[in-house]
Amino acid sequence: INTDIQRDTVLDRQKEQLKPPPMYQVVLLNDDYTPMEFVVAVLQRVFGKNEDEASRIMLKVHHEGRGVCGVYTRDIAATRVEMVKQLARARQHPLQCIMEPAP
Ligand code: NFA
Repeated sequence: INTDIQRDTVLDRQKEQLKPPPMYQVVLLNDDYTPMEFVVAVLQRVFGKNEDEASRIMLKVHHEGRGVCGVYTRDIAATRVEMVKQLARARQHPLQCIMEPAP
């Protein structure tokens, strides 16, 4: 049996797939201890930034408290957040990274 509710669900899903996915920004947070060079290296390795762009983002985080590293779909954003946290943990730096819905 094909109920009206099932039919509506299928139509809602088809409509959902026509629009772009929700996007998330990955944000780096400042702290007093993580070395600047480590942050620059993370921005290059995890987010594919060149040295100049990585330095620009690092300094923005250092001066303003936070900075956007990139905007991605949910799974890619979540994976990059975990990569940053794992690299920081491995070197025992307090560097924190979060994701939030892109405005
Ligand atoms: N504030 C840190 C320092 O002075 C550098 C830093 C930049 C840390 C960006 C975290 C993020 N060593």
